[in-house]
Amino acid sequence: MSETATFPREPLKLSRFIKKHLILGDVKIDYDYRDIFELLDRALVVFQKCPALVDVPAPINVCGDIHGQYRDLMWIFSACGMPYKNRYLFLGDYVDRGPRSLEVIVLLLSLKVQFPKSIFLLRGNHELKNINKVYGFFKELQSRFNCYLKLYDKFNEVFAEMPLAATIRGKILCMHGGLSPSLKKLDDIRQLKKPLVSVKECPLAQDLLWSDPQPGVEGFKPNKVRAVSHVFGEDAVEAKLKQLDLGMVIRAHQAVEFGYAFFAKRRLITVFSASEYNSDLCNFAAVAQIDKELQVSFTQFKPAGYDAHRRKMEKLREREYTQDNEGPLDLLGNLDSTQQEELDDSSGMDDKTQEQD
Ligand SMILES: [Mn+2]
Repeated sequence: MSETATFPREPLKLSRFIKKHLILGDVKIDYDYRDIFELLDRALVVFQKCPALVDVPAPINVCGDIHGQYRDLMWIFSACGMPYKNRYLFLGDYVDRGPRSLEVIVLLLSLKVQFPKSIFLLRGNHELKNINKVYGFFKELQSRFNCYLKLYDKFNEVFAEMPLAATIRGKILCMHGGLSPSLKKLDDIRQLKKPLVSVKECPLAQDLLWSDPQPGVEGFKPNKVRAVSHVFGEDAVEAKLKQLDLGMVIRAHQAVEFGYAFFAKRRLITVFSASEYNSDLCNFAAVAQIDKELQVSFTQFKPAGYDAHRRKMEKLREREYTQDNEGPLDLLGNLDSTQQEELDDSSGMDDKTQEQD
């Protein structure tokens, strides 16, 4: 706690502040609360000037959820290039769940203020006040500052001004959650009014932050898992891309085993950048790299314990399978209908290879 420091003090030197983060790496930083307030004031001004839909250039690195996993943010910069030399688009969910939401969001906002034309930050569903009150960020602020209530309000004031979607060179649409039946033209996003404190009254903004692709679904259906927004099928991706004259969608919001996953014949990509976020998957982190021709490649981070975890899970499943099939297994003959369903369920992006977030 440093609230007792005396006035006057030097204004925040952002370049030095950023350098300190990048040099120290994955460690907890002892912040002066006044530096954070000053940073938030400056970030607010930057985001107030951004429309709800931003157009970004290529090449660019696209990152999914970070969720307070500061070590993953540090890995991203060392693997994909330092943020003062390379362009980055982050798809939201900076805070909550992980141990260091504060370092993650402070560094990213500092980078946005210092390099507004090469660092782009979209809003995720955890940059909503009612969510980050409950899933970790509020508690982290409470444990680190006496003035946590004011800081929490100020952070959320900044979040309410963040853009909700981006187009890369007008061709690849990026957002945190996914598509929306309310999205008929890109101007629908551009015309969304900020600040947007809550998305309850705004179906398009709600879907951009919350929706999910789902195999087997036709069009858009209510999202029962999240009890908010929609799920959408491959046909919806095809139809929306055609309607909006776009080539591809990149979104985040779901932990996938290898850090990225394809949907709708590779017209939609999920990218997730918090490794080992889901303990059942021991998932990789990934970053999507878009080159100047808009070709996509991926850099992945494999958790150290992944192979051991995988073997353990295979053994567990084998035991479970044997227990469930005590009778002699008819290997030549045909799986009964339940077994067939189980096999069908395990293909593609299903519940076993992703975690709702
Ligand atoms: Mn999310």
